[in-house]
Amino acid sequence: MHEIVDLRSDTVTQPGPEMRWAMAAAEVGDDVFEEDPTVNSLQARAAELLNKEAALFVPSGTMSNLVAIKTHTNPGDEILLDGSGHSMLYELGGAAMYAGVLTRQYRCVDGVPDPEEIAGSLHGETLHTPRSSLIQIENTHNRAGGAVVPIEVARRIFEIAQEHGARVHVDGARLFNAAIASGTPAAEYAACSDSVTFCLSKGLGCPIGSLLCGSREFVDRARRVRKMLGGGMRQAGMLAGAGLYALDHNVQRLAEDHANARRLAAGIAESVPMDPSDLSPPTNMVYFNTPFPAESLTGALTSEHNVRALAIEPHRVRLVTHLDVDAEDVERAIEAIRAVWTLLV
Ligand code: TLP
Repeated sequence: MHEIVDLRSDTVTQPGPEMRWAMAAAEVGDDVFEEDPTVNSLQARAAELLNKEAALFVPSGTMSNLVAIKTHTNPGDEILLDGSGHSMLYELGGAAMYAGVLTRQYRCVDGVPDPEEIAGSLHGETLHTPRSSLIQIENTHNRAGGAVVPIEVARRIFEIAQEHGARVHVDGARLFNAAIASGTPAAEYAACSDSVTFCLSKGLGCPIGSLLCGSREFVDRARRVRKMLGGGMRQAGMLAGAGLYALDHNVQRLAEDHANARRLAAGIAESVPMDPSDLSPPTNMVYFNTPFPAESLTGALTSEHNVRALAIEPHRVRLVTHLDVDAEDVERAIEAIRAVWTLLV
């Protein structure tokens, strides 16, 4: 049980004593010279896990997506992004600003893209159209409640991209949540992409960092883009040490977060009328709607109960389970939501 139950995001985890020890003990060197042995080990480990030739340690998921987009495209190209995806909504238009690309949106239903819609949207390079050089998909899908993209859909999108000479980048900030929930190994998802990024700083519980994985040639070019964006790090082995610890200890346990999210949704549904689509969270995210401003609920949860939740829209709340939320915390959050809801309705 924790004093504050912080369900705003899985980014809020604190590194525990063992992870901190791994960080303190990490051997380091200058990573811009590619001489940090711990960063090199982490990159090799990530590449091996996803069965890609190489990987690059990047400070954040946002930078990793931007590096991927800029590496795969030329200014003036078009990229296909999911209209409710993180890169579309929450990355401040970085792709337009720094990669100079035009963004075309596709729709997702419950977080799952329709490959045929994507096929119909792709442009070849003609006198009149921009070249569609990249398709990005998000797995798990944040705004769709942590939905998992089925492997058949990922495969079909990759086939379509190859037929059209386009590349596929996967924003797999929570790829291991998708793998654990679906039983599909992360490497199988990675096989349906030219590049894939996953975050250490979310469900895996690290303070910082993402890995961008792809072919050796892609990663060599991506390293230059990372440097251009100011993401070349020096003695980053202390951060990579946390990443290696997390890959050893925090992947399989994601199943506990998923079980906690299911219990949380079921408990909330006893006092809150939840949309059927919000009742069975596939991974670690629980969303529900409020008839009153969501901020009045999240404000009272914090001030009265030490339970933190995110008002993600004016009438929608998000709760995310993670390493620092245990089964007792979940029960406390359910009780707190019941108490506040009863006062507000
Ligand atoms: N998501 C954060 C917020 O920005 C919304 C969160 O709390 O969920 N891809 C996906 C799918 C993400 O959910 C996020 C972060 C990112 C990329 C960006 O990662 P960071 O925060 O490391 O830049």
